[in-house]
Amino acid sequence: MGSQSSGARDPFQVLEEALKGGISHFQLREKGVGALTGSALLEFALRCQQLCGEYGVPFIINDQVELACRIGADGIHIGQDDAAASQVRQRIGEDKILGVSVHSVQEAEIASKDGADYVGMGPIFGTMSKADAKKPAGVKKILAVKNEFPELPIVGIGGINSENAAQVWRAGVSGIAVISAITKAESVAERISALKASHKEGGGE
Ligand code: TZP
Ligand code: MG
Repeated sequence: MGSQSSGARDPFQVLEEALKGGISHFQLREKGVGALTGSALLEFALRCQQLCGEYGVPFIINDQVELACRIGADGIHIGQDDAAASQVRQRIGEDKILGVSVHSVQEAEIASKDGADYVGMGPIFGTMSKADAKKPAGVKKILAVKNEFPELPIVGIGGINSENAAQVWRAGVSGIAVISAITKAESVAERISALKASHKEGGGE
């Protein structure tokens, strides 16, 4: 999520509820209308990082490699329009998490060779959270990438909620990434429990 993802609700409160609820990773994704920049973004990022640290949850930054390096984030997530994954891997070193958004077997192969720890794939379902989102692709491409690179962790994203998450798990993902399912939940804790329950429903442990 970013500073705008939770609407009228305080983003730090939503983040803390999510951390308490048991999210495994947090990604700061600051984009779109009203996105913070400069020192305001730095301050926002530092507070998110501090909160994640208190709960021992890895703090990942979307796109902004320099910011991630400056504040010592645990990882960075880049898309196909950002710097090449190989360059980013070189810049951040081996110890940081590198995630890359991919939309095909070929992009997944390149990301993996370039040193990605995981690939993000989506949007699986329709989403209101990404202005330039591609057409929803379902889980077909995830199945193809999983088949080709069984060891490469895939994180599914885009319109995932507690009702449809099981089918994403069934496609073989290692994780699911959500924005609105959590930021717009009446009870963040209950929503996270439901999302976690979907893992079992989808055949997980
Ligand atoms: N990439 C593909 S869909 C998406 C991103 C960042 C947004 C996901 O948000 P939501 O609210 O979980 O659909
Ligand atoms: Mg990007």
